[in-house]
Amino acid sequence: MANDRPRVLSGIQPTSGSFHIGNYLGAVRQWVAMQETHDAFYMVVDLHALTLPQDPAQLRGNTRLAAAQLLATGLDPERCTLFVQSHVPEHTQLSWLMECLTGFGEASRMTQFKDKSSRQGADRTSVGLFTYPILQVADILLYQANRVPVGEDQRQHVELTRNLAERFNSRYGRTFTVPEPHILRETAKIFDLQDPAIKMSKSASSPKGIIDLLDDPKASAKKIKSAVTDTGTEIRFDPENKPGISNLLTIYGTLTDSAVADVEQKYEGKGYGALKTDLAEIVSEWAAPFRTRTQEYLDDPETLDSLLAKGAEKARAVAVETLAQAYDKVGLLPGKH
Ligand code: ATP
Ligand code: LTN
Repeated sequence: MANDRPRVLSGIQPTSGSFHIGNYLGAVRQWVAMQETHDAFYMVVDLHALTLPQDPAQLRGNTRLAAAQLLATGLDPERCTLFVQSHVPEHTQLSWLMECLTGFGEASRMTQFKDKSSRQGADRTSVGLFTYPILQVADILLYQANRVPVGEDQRQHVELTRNLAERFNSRYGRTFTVPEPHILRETAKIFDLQDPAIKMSKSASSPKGIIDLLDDPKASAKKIKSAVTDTGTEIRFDPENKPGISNLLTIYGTLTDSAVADVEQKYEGKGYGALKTDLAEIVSEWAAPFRTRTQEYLDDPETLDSLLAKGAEKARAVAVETLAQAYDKVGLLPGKH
């Protein structure tokens, strides 16, 4: 792996069995592309998953399942460093330094925290959920990442990362790379099939609103065919007035590598039904080999675990060095950290 390439880092939570198509189009698809052009670090953020209650056996299973799905989408351990966040203890160590640099008010402005905590009520909200974005800051800064490919909902967390990197650098001297978010306009936000005003989300969408990549193709086809569309019959990309159809056009265009204008043209004069039927077919064709590959990785947990162990070793080599610099800069006495 060429070291003169810019660094990229991103993470995904093992919070549900299957990735949904928003995770794939908004983020993971870019991860796969960027391993060709960047020195890439990707991780399954199991510590972040603990911010909400998790069944231990299920968390373990979902962590392997997330890694298997990442490999099945095309991540190649020869071309990128793929690992599990908790295997690299430096994440939580750097996170503490970052927490001490973050204002309480600043952390309180994070909209994802506000949404999630208001959904579950203050009594059931952990301090971990509150400090979650700061652990994410540490994830990114440990690797001196230049770019962070994520969906639109993560923009504010990358902005916080930039602010804290700059604050640390100006207070203690140049230590961290200030990262840029890498958010593709077209797929930054894939919407819920039943409510195209909200993002497709593991935690907030109803099952009918989500296309899970590991779903049975018949179930996905049914969901696509009953997606909420707009009044009228014209197939036109117009997110403001036709959010439902525009969302389907985005998914269609990205999965087939075609411009939305070409898809519009293809369906000129045809009804919504034709578009939905074809999209169901396209999703099913994409997902069939993905499901098979995911299962192959799951069927061989020793290979999967050893691959993740190697990834953690590579990641740790970088993380240890950055943490040592940061510890030194803030004035911690050298010793056995
Ligand atoms: P939750 O809804 O519980 O927050 P999630 O569905 O957003 O979960 P994450 O693991 O938090 O899933 O996200 C993984 C990546 O997928 C992130 O980069 C996130 O920005 C991206 N992503 C998630 N949902 C969408 C979406 N609907 N459209 C585009 N990108 C998305
Ligand atoms: N908060 C992100 C997951 C995440 C992440 C990261 C993304 C944790 N650490 C570092 C990019 C870089 C989410 O909920 N999707």
